[in-house]
Amino acid sequence: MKHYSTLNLKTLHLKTLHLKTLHLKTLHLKTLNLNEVDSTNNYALRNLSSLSDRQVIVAEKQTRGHGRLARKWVSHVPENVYMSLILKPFREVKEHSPLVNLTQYMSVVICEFLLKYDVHAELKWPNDVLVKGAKIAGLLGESTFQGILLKGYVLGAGINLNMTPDDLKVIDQPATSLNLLTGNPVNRDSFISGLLDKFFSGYDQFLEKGFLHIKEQYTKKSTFLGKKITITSLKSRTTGIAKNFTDYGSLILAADSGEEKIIKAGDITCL
Ligand code: BT5
Repeated sequence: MKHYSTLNLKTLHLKTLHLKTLHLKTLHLKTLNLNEVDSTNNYALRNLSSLSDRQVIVAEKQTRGHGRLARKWVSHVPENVYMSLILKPFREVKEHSPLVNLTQYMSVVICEFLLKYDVHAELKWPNDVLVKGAKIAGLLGESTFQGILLKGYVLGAGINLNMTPDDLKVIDQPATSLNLLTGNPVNRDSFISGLLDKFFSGYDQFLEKGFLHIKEQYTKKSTFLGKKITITSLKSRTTGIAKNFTDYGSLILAADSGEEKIIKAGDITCL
């Protein structure tokens, strides 16, 4: 049975966008395919009310693709993944909600999916996907609330599938791309279909169990554990040995000061 056949249909092209359905192994997802957009996350946040749960926004290019803290995501090269997934799993957000770990869940899914291409990826907390120290994917989760109720969560993923070494030169940290690792061009639509299929095959269980559902795989893939690191956040900079993760996905650091610190957000540099 061919699962991805409809992805090759080019018959629905309008001037700026077309709608198509990704035929996945286990489910059907509504996808909005944009030729060019400022950012798929921005688009999703602007249109959150009219977008449905599990809808997918994919763009050929982004003019203002971004990461955390308004950092730039290089997204002018087509045939890479610039995608946002709209998720509306519940309205009420309780303490220790799995929402805060969704990007970590996706980072594990990406690592496991890359094995299909014989690529062994590792994780850099909280959710960078690296291959041999070079970044191949980044994730950005953004949510909107109506009072205390969740309006929707947007899970943005940027994954380099078909970059040239020259394309990567403009990125201010070591970066890589799947085609350069496998030696072959990568079919983006099949990649997205397979990835989302894997994502949704464990999504309900993840929502039930939260970070604990992925803690073992996440820990195995976190190659910086046991090493000396610096964590930089908006307000502070702490150095120490990366020990482990809490059951809610925070990082446990044995700080140089002798204290054990639990860090919820920040950027890691290995020393
Ligand atoms: C991230 O931020 O890694 C999250 C990136 C999310 C991008 C997706 S694309 C679809 C959706 N729409 C958006 O506008 N965003 C999401 P952060 O951890 O802050 O890392 C940003 C850093 O990654 C940059 O400062 C660069 O060092 C590096 N970088 C930028 N572009 C890259 C690329 N194409 N490949 C690898 N690294 C890149």
